[in-house]
Formats: sequence, C-alpha cells, structure tokens
Amino acid sequence: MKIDQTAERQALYGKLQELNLAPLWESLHTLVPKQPLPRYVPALWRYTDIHSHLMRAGEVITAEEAVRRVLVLENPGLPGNSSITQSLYAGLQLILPDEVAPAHRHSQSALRFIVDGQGAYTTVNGERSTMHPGDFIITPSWTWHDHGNPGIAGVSEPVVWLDGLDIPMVRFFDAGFAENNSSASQIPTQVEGRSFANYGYNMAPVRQLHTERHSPISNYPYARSREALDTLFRSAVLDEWHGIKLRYVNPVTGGYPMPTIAAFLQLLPKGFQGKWHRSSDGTVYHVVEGHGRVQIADQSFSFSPKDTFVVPSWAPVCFDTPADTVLFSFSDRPVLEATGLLREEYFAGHPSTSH
Ligand code: 1HN
Repeated sequence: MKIDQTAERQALYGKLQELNLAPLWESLHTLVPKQPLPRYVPALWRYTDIHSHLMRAGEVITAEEAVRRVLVLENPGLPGNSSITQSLYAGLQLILPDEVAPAHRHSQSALRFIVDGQGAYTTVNGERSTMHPGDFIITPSWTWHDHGNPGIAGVSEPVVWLDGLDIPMVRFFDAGFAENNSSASQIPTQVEGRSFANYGYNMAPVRQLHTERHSPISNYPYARSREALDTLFRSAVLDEWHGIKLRYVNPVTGGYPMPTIAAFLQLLPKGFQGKWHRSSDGTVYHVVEGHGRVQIADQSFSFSPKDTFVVPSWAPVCFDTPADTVLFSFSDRPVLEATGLLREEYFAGHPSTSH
C-alpha cells in the first residue's frame, strides 16, 4: 500500500513540535549552506538624504533626553534589528553646540568616524580627545565614555559622526552589560594626546605594560592616516583590488584596535577601476573624500562624500573612482580570523565568468 508521505510527514512534524523537536532534514541545506547566504542586503545611505532629518532630530530631542541622538542605519534585510550587518550596528550621531551625551559604559565596543563639524570631544576612561573630521576614535568594551560639544577656537557648530558597534554580536552571545556614570561628564585625568604620545610614534613606554585587549590609542588622527595613504600612492604599487589600503592597528600587538572590530582606510586614485573581490567579513564603508561607483553582486551604487554603504558577506564587490577617493571601512574580521572563518577571494575577471 502506498502511503501519503507528505501527510504522514506533516503529522509527524506536528507531533515533534509539541515535544520541542524538529526534523533536521527539512532545514539542513539552509543550516549548512554551500556559501554564506546573508539575510541582510547591499544598501547605501546618502548623507544628503539623511542630513536634514538628523538636524530635525536635533530640534525635536535634546542629546540629554536621547542619551545618544542617533539615526540608526538599519539594513533593509533586517528590519527592526538595529543592525547594518548580521554582526554590526552603525548609526549617525549628532551633538549640537553646548550639549553633553552623558558618561556610561557597556560591554559593546564602539568606534567613531568623524563625519562633519568641529568643536566636539569624546572622553574615554578619563582621556579627552578633540574630534576632527576623518579621525577614527575607539571606545573599547567597558570603558567609560561621554561626548560634548563646547566648540573650538570660536567655532560652534553641529558635529556628526558615524558610530560602529558590535551590538548584534554581543546580543547573539547574550553578554551585554551597561551602567551609567554618576556624573554626566568625566573630568579628564590625562592630558589630551597622552595615549598617542605613548604609542602613536612607533615607540612605547619602557616601563608601562599595556595588557588590555584593545589598542592603547584612542584617537587615530585623519591627518596622519591620510598622509600615509598619500605617500604610499606616490611610492607604492597600487593593489588592483583595494588601491592603497591600510588597516588600523593596535600598536602593542599588531592586531586590530578592538577584539571584535577591524577598521581600514583606503585611497582609490582618480581613474581607478578595481577588480572584483569578496570576503566573508560583511563590511561597512564610509566615503570620506571623492566620489565613484561601487558594484556589489548585481547591484550598482554611486557614492559621494559622507555616504555609507554595506557590502554583505561573500558578495562580490568592485570600485570605480573617477576622482581621488578615500574610503573608511569596518568589519567583524578579528572574530572571523580568530575562529578560522575568514575567507577571501580575488577575481581576475568578472565573478560570473571566473568559475
Ligand atoms: C553608545 O553608547 C553610543 O556612546 C552610540 O556614543 C551609539 C548605540 C547603542 C548603544 C550604545 C555612544 C550607541 C551606544
């Protein structure tokens, strides 16, 4: 006698479900895909679309009430998740003149990349750093941090930066803790620039062991990183995929600035037509200078300064820049490297014809 397999199976699945059991064979292919199948998608956020809404947010809520006045860049493939990739969060934060974003700390690690304006600072564990456009600033896990915008040299203006955090990763592990400081603003206990003086010049203190998991440098100034790219452009061979690309380092270990997030700065010169490549670290890019086009799998986006876009894990990507272009980027690469999950592929031609 022939049994109705579909009906028999459905009946079994119903009984299994009541016992908190599930048939692996129904989900095996998606559980163990041949290659990454991210739920999040390629996307680009234009600063010109965002700017007026961010300034409007500055009118409808104070930094004090908001705690952090941020528009989250939410991946359209992950609605309601406050995530830009499966593992990372990104947002654009605004602080108006004379505002304070109060001191707190949390197990999530954060980076800031300064987008617009002058006169703001962030204080991390007692060391204040003045923010300049293009600076890369870290707020490692469990460090006290607050921000303020007192203005500088008579300049008093809104300041905007890109926040990158490992919030989804910490949520995945259910390892999030947070607390507020009793005072809104930390009183600086270190002279500004101390960490950079100690570790930012290819030197290190002779008698002070830095044993933290994160970089001892809190602010990697744009002027220095940009100068490095420029010198390399004039003297080094261009990488056909990445142009001139450097990663930010923890100078004590040579590793990444924080255990969960890697960050990069790259120069794609005028006329660059990059080759296709892909990587298992989904990456958030932010346009610092120049303009161009990025192709991500079968999609193409034009980009301008201050735009942000996301390249999902394993999606082929290539860049095309009719003007000198500088891109900042960040990803979860340290975690993938530590776990042996990082894979990269460099194509000689178009990805669809290379295999
Ligand atoms: C946070 O502490 C900051 O300190 C920015 O500026 C964004 C998003 C979620 C949780 C904490 C900041 C944040 C955040």
